[in-house]
Amino acid sequence: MTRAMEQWLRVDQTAFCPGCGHGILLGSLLRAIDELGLEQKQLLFVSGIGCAAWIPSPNIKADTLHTLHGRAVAYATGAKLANPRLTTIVVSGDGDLTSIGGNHLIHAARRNLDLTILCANNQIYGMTGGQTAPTTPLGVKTATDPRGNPFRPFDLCALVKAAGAPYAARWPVTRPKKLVESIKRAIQTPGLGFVEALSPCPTQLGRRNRFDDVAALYDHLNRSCVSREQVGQLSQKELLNHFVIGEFGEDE
Ligand SMILES: Cc1ncc(C[n+]2csc(CCOP(=O)(O)OP(=O)(O)O)c2C)c(N)n1
Ligand SMILES: [Mg+2]
Repeated sequence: MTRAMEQWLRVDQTAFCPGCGHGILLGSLLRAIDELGLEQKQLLFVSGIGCAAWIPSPNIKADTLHTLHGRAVAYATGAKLANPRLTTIVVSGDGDLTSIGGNHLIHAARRNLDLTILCANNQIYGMTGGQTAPTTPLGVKTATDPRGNPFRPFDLCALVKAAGAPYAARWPVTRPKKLVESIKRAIQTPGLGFVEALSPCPTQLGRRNRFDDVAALYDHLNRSCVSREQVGQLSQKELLNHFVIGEFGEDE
């Protein structure tokens, strides 16, 4: 049987755990580049280290740079400067992009580099055993915070917008059509386009936080998402445990 997007896939196996949301982001990314009519030779995918870094590499049949932890944006900057005609897409985990790589991210936004940056945000360091990330929600249990994370997470879209990015969007992987649209818009944005995909991690986050099965974790993610129009109905405290989803464009 031929799978959709087969022509873009290099491998026929996945490195992701059962129930991981990263595969849905991979599918959405492939649909976006396919619908835009982009060709293999025009594309460069850059990733760092982590489960999310495997989304493009080795999966996507195009040039992929699998780089050092936290440095995907730095490599992408160099590649884009060397060949400005390349559509350069960074795919990075929340830990990779916003912890060790946080400075590269905000300065890419400040410089408004013509890059597309996708963050697979599973709210934890998945690959290395479930440590707290800068995106781990308040109170969520991790390997390093077994009693719950005491710190507020970054609002990544607000962060890159404040630093100067003209386009940011956030969607859960349960809204793949929205993800495809936003990835297309980010690629088409002259300057930095940022898309945050909320991606469940049953193995590291779900099992530590009493989500008995994958479906319960996905239900929880859906219930945690609020549209920008609904924000006014929530208190500041309630907002801390919710994700505001939508597009944050030039008009902000
Ligand atoms: C310099 C350096 N420090 C730490 C590590 C270990 N390390 C590899 S991936 C990773 C975190 C990955 O988390 P994230 O980016 O959120 O990706 P995920 O696995 O959750 O998709 C860490 C800490 C490393 N490889 N290199
Ligand atoms: Mg992560």
